[in-house]
Amino acid sequence: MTTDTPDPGNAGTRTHGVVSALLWASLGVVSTLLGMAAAHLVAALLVPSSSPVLAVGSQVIDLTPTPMKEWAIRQFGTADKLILVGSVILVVLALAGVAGVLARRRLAYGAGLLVALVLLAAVAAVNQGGVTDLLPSLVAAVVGVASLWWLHGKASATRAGADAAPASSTSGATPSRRGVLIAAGALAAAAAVLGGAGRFITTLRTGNVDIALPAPADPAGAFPEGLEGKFKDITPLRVSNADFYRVDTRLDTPVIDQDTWTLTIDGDVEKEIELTFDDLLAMDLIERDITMTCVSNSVGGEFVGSARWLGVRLTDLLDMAGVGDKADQIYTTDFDGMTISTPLDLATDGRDAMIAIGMNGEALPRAHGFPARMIVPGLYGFISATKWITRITLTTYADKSAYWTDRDWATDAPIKVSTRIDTPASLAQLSTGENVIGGVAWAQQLGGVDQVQVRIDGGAWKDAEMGPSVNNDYWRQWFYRWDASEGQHTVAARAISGDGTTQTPARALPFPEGASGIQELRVTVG
Ligand SMILES: Nc1nc2c(c(=O)[nH]1)N[C@H]1C(S)=C(S)[C@@H](COP(=O)(O)O)O[C@H]1N2
Ligand SMILES: [Mo]
Repeated sequence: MTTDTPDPGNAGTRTHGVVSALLWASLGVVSTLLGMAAAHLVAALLVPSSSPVLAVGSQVIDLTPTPMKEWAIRQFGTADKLILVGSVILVVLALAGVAGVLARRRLAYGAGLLVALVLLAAVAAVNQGGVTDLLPSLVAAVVGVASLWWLHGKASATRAGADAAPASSTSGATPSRRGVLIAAGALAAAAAVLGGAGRFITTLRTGNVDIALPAPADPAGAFPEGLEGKFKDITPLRVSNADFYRVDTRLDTPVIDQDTWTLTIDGDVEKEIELTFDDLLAMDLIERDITMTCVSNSVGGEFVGSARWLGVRLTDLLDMAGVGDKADQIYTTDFDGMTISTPLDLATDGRDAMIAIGMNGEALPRAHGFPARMIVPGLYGFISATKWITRITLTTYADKSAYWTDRDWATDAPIKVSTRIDTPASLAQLSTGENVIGGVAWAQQLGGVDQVQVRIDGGAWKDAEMGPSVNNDYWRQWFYRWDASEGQHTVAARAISGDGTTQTPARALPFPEGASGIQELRVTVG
């Protein structure tokens, strides 16, 4: 039994207390929502990543230990970022509720908590970007506190009215409480409108850039017809830009102006050079069909894709600058300071490494690195595929370490031979008789995929039928006609590369140099 409650026996008063605490909490939440929405809109117009929620989210990504990040990617796949942003918003709104309840005591307490929250976001924004990224946080603070002040005024008037009235007539305060709710509702609606506008503007700004790309001096040649026409569940031989997997540390899609963008080559070079986008367009371009793979892809996972890339041969650029004799690392930096390291010897061993400006006949989509990115066949993306690249520094591993190196990932990580079963799906319900098992397999820089084999119920490995071979850096589709009998079955697949490497059954998690093992799934027939 509490003794400090003025009227402990009166359940009605207690309920009333809870209701009004909830009401006050909602005032904090609404004020915060409006502040966040206004800030999001301002950020959308300036620098999208400076939106307070995204800035805090990015800071969380940077600070999260690698094992936890890997766990999140394994659990949530491509939804990991949505879940991160959702969690940040939930935590913020919970604290906003507390701020609302505090404001009931004294406006300054609630406002103080809101300002503290915004300060965190401001620190994250400056840390992630720069001082110029402070503006959205400032807007969030002003709008959030002003809203809380306004709602506080209305609600306090209600409370004063209720307190003045005799206890029996609390219902008499309802009309003005409704007034508070209407005010809060209006602010919530305003938040939805501002947030929606921010979203709309972001969508407009992050749309693809329509640039006429020059014809390649060294074209990729004819592209064969894939198996997807025959078996619709097998991944298309070429993945469209819209369907291509996306993996990076960002929560926004960078908006970079190709007219002011430059690419600098410096470090251990004879002469430092700086190129514009037009300079790249004027150079000899190569066009290549290349399969990209993410080191975080688990066996059978979705972080792998194949496209036709257009770009300047990396060695052409390095030759312009003249690489010195000390460098062993290509240390690339994106527009925002993110760094990726690539072994110099591998990138310059004759493979088709390039600074790409085109993907599947269009300029790079903004999500995939516009205006330019690196592509190196045979190396996982995290040590080769720098998007939004602005600097190529020739240096040594002893002198400089990149983002993932600092997080204990391998620095030398060739892509492992692997295959993915696209169909049937895991736990699928199939009919007896012929079922097509099919998928894609890759063995970049290992002679391409020679053969895929399928194993049913742990029996003997049987050769699948192979789709067309595009080149050794490109994946290959395959299918196997299976005469399925009633019951539970397991289906497994493995790839064998052109140089004779058989996909290993030894299981490894993605960290620190890529997953391995055999994908095996369970299906029910009948
Ligand atoms: N600037 C930048 N480039 C980046 C990354 C990043 O986080 N930032 N992620 C890398 C990783 S891990 C991969 S697998 C590829 C993915 O490229 P995609 O999103 O175009 O598929 O981009 C690479 N390039
Ligand atoms: Mo990756």
